[in-house]
Amino acid sequence: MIIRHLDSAKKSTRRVDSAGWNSVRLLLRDDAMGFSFHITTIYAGAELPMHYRHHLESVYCVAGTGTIEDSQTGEVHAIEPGVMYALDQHDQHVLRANTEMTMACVFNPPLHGQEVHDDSGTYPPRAEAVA
Ligand code: 9YT
Repeated sequence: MIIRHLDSAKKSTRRVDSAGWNSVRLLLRDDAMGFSFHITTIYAGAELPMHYRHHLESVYCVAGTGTIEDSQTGEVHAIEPGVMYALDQHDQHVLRANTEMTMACVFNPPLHGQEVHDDSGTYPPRAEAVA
């Protein structure tokens, strides 16, 4: 069994900071769960174009409000506590935060630890296959 506290993880290398967000990666590839699990904070006013070509991600909004735009269709969905979105088609998207947002995120395959977005909003591929 693995037990971790967010407050301790925040003070460790599990916390990754990038432009407009930070993410505390509570579970990573080395934990051998088949996915990684993160608590991500998106800062108020952030506009994040993302495209996870090599990963599937699902995100649950715990706190705060914003929107997600499907870059292919232009469709915009409101994000608020209780809403989950899943990028099951490796969907290119833009996340916009009206207020600071707290998001619980799962990645398959799991992140290794220190990944941040490249210029196209993606994370690098790793050896594991997406099921
Ligand atoms: C919601 C979202 O995708 N934010 C970007 C950071 C990502 N969730 C991560 O690396 O934890």
